[in-house]
Amino acid sequence: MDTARLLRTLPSLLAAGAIALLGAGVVTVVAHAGAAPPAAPVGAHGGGHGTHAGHAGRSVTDLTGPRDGVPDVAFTLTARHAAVTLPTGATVDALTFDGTAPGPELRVRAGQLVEVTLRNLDVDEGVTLHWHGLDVPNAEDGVAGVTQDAVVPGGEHVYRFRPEQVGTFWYHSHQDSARTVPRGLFGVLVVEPAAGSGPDAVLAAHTWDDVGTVVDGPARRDTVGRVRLVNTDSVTQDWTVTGGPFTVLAIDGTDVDGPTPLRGTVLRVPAGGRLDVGLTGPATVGIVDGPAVGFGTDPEPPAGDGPVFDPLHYGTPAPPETGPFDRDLTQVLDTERVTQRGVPSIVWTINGSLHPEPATVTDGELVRVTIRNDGTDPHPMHLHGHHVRVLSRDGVPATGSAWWTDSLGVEPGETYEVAFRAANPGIWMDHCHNLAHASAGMVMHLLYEGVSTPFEHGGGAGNTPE
Ligand SMILES: [Cu+2]
Repeated sequence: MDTARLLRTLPSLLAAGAIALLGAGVVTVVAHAGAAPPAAPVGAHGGGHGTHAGHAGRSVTDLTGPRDGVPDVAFTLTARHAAVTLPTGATVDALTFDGTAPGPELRVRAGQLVEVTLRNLDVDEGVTLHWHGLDVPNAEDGVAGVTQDAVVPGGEHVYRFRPEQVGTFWYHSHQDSARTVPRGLFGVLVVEPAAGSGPDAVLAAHTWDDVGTVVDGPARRDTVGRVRLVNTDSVTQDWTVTGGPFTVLAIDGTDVDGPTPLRGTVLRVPAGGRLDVGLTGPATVGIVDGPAVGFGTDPEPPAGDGPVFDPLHYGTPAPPETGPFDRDLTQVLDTERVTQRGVPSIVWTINGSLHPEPATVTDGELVRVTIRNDGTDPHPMHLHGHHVRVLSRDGVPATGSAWWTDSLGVEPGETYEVAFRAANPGIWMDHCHNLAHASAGMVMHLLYEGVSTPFEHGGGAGNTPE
């Protein structure tokens, strides 16, 4: 563990007001408070103007979606303050897209040219749009200071992409996200098959300060085939389905092949993750100890005492990914207790560091990553721009339908092996989606050799992606 680097980084975080004392020796992360973190060697984070690691240099600004052509579907989202009345009846002072939280549900079809215009009316923190789980071209990824400047009040930014993945996704700001996403800067994105799909219901769960966890969705509905569960929080959500048997149709926007019936199973959705559930009859879908929605029946209290769903062995077995792998990467996640200037603090590290060095890959490589959690907290790891396939957990090979994920909950003590094809050039965030952890520095980048960025942390737009 590189304690020296950790301690070098910490003072500037403390100086920036990034970490505040909460209670007896427990810290929480509140903000970067406008100060730029220390310099890192890549422009993706730290105030540099990027590296040109290869001779065939490319800028993220060239890695766009289709710039020409009339969009098949166009949306405008305006970020603004608004009072939002939640399903519980409580009213919150929220940051919103178009005055609602969640923001408007965006529904598109695979292959369409999608254009989204983001405007910022009055959100002083700045705003971007990140398409969580959708592997868009790098310039459309919406990460302030990496792929664009944050959109300041009065500003505008246009995103254009042609989604090929079908499934359940969501969007959220990736500027000061630890503060602004919990306050409402998020919404659901559904990509339907080109030919359309059957009826579905979206249940997006979000925890609001002083209110608790609420589910945005229908209060009660006739039986539907597909229920899309979306975790917009920074912590795990446990869902249950009470009533008839059900199936898990998709994980993080990728269909499960040959899903088999489940009954009483707890569906554990990591922060940022999505599960599509197939109902076979009247059922209640709800959060354990939280709100529930009845489908073809009145809602019942969720049970939550069954076994936890395990995608490792679910569905029709797919041929394993055996390589050969062109590159092996390792991420050791940890919880560090440090005392700096007499202030006891907890920080969460990757390979012993806050904001560790980027991992470099070459376009086309098949990459294997070992992710080990040596710490005491779960870490929902989210690599932008790619889906990873789980190979094994704690040495036990995945034997079910290919488990593709973009939000992988790594529990304390667990080790995952995952693999992905490096086929989407750019500079991609790879971070914990517990946004407080990310804000404190649990963030690294995947850097394609030869790609640079003109954007920087801080700067005139106050770029602060975490
Ligand atoms: Cu974490």
